[in-house]
Amino acid sequence: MRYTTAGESHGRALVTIVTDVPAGIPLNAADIDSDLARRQRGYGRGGRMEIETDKATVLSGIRFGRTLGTPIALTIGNRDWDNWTDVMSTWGEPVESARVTAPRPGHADLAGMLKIGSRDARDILERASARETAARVAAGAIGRALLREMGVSVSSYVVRIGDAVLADEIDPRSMDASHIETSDVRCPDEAAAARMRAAIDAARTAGESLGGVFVVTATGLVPGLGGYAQADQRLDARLGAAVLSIPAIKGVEFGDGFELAGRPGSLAHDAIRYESGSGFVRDTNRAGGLEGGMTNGEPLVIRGAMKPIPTLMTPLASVDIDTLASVDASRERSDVCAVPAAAVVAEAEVALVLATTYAEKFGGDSVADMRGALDAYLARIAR
Ligand code: EPS
Repeated sequence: MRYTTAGESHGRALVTIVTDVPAGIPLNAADIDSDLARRQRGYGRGGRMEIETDKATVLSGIRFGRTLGTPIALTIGNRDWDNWTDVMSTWGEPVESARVTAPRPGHADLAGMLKIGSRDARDILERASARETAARVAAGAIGRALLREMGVSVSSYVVRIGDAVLADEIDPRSMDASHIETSDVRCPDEAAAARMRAAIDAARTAGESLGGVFVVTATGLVPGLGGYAQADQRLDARLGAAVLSIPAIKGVEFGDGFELAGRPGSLAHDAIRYESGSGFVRDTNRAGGLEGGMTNGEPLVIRGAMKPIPTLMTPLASVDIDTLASVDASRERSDVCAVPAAAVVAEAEVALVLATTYAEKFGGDSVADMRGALDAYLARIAR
C-alpha cells in the first residue's frame, strides 16, 4: 500500500490517495473517523483541535463497505479554512501584512524559504505543519483494516513527556488498550499520567513546549515479514523511515534499542526454546520482534522520540528576513505538547508498512486470497 497527501494546514482540505489496496477489505466510516478522533485528542493540544472535528469523505475505491482494489481517494475538510480565506486565497494578491518573516528555530521555516526562494514562511509552514498527519492517519486506517483481517493489531502508548517518565515498561501481550484510550496522555499508568499533565501545565505557563517518547506495538504478526536478502526489504529500515517521516520525530528504537549497544551478546538476544503445541518460544523480546530485517513472530516494539514543538510563546532568537535585525521568532497558535497525537500517527505509519509486507508475502489482489495464503503458511510453519 502506498499513499500520497495534499493540502495546506489552513487551506480548504487535506487529501489522501491510497493505492495498491487489496480488494475485499471490510471497512466502515467509523474505522477511519475513530482514528482521526484519536489523533485529535491529547492533553496539551492547542486551540485548533477545538475548531476541527476531523471526518473523512471517501471519494473512490470503497463500495458497500468493502475495498474495490482500486485507489482510495478521500478528503478531510479544514473547518478553520473559513477564518483563513484571505491569507490562504488561491487567487488574487498576497496580504502583505500577513507575511511571516521571523523563522522559528526548529521548524521548516528558514530552510524552506531558502530552498524555494520565498520571503514568507507561510509558503512553507502551511505544508510542513503536522496538520498533514490527519491525512496519514486516514490512510493508516485502511492499512489497519487489512491487518485486522490478518489477525494483527497495532496500538501505542506514551512513556515520556518532558522529564515525566513511565518507569516500568508494559508487556504488549498483556496491555489493556482500553485504559490507554481513555487516558488523555495515552499513558497506561495514572501516577505517571499525572506527572505528564503537570509537566505540560508547567510548560504552558512558561511559554514552553515539550516533546517525549511513545511506543508503538503490533501483535499477531507472523514470522518472516520483510526480508534479509536486500537492503530495501529490511523491515527495521522500512519501519524506521516511516516513523521518522512524521514531523518532529528525531529518533527511533526497536526493542531494547540503544541499550543493546552496551550489553554483552548473551544479554542482548532472545534465546529460542521449542514447546510442543506452541512451537518456537522466546522468553524475552529484546529484539522488539525483528531479527535479520524480518518479523520473528514476537510482538513488534518501536519507540519514537519527538522533539518539542518549535512554536514557542516565549520565543527563541531569530532574524527578520527583510531587515536582518535580531527579533523574536514568530508566534503562531500551536500545541504545547503533541506526543499522544504523534503516537497515533506512528500507529498509522506502522500499520501501512506492515499491511504492505502482508500484501508482498501473501498476494495483494484480494483479501480472501491473502487469507488463504496466510493459512497455508501458518499450517506449514506448524508442521
Ligand atoms: C495540527 C494543527 C495545527 C497545529 C499543529 C498540528 O493547527 P494550527 O497551526 O492551526 O494551530 O496545532 O501543528 C504544529 C504543531 C506545527 O508545528 O505545525 C494538527 O491538526 O495536528
